[in-house]
Amino acid sequence: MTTTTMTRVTSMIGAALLGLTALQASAAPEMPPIPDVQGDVVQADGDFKLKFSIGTTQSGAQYRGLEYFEKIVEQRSDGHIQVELFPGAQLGDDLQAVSALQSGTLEMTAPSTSPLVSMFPKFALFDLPFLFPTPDVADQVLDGEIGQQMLDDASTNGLVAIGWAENGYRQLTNSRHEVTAPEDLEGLKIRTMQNPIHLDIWRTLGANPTPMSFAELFTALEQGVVDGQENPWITIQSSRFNEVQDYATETNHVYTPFITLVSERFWSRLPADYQQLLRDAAKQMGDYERHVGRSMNDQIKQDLADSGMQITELTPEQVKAFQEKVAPVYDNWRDQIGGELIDQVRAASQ
Ligand code: EAX
Repeated sequence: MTTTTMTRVTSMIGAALLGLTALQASAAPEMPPIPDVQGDVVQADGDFKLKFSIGTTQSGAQYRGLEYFEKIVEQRSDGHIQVELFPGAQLGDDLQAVSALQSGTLEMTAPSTSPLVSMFPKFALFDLPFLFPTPDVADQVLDGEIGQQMLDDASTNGLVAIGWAENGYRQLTNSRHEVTAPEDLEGLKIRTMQNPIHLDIWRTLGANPTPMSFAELFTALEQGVVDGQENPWITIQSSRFNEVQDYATETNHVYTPFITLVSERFWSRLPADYQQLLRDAAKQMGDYERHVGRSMNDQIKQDLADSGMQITELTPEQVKAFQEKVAPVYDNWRDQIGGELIDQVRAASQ
């Protein structure tokens, strides 16, 4: 080959590669880079292996947060703690993963709080509709006294709760028609998380809700067992729900945190300095993951629209119609959750 031909071939390959990169970028929005690890190496005795399982897929912000967690823990333990990541419910759905922590066959998981309300009734605070008006209020609650108290309360029954991250504000999708008002929900079969307040929300709004685990959801949507579901934009996209759902409405009806849990059996074997390292890493993971999810929402909506999904943004009046219709849910749950707790969140929102 002559030099000229070589150059031409190389530049053709270069162009092809560039084309490919552009394509990939439009299919999956770019995430903020994983930060450098801060802090010294922590000296402690022993070598440990830690399996960390989540329900969301490898292309979501949660997994990205886990990659940062892995990097912090491995670097700062100088390789004495090895972290292995399992996305996409490979080791079981959210509730199965929590049981595996309790029996000591899995070391870490980070589910949404909602499926855990039967174990930790106070988590129901996060299932109340339209309670957290902005991400800042959610941060204040999670990173303040209420959040700390909940982590302490959840550190029982074989679990140690070491931090918060977020799934985010939930949005409605369905395969039938555009939804702009509660009346549009009539007869729609909506999958909810395994949580009584979510069931109540969708019943009160006039839909036909069915609880099931997240791990079963894609297939249920694909086969038409349910018409719709609700999850944050990042989770809708990373789960490819747009492939089986043509309509999305930006309802922001519930804010869902992820709680970072460790198996107590594993925790009790760790030297105190490594326990602290895990707490620090969980905090840094949570902050970074929230940043990733929040920074991507606009881009994700655009990408979903480009992929053919109809994205409906509601006017303030339309949002109000949903809020008014769902208001009775507060009466049903206020006493069980604790009116004081609800009022504290409302006060933080002022
Ligand atoms: O933890 O079940 C759900 O819809 C949650 O958003 C999912 O489990 C992510």
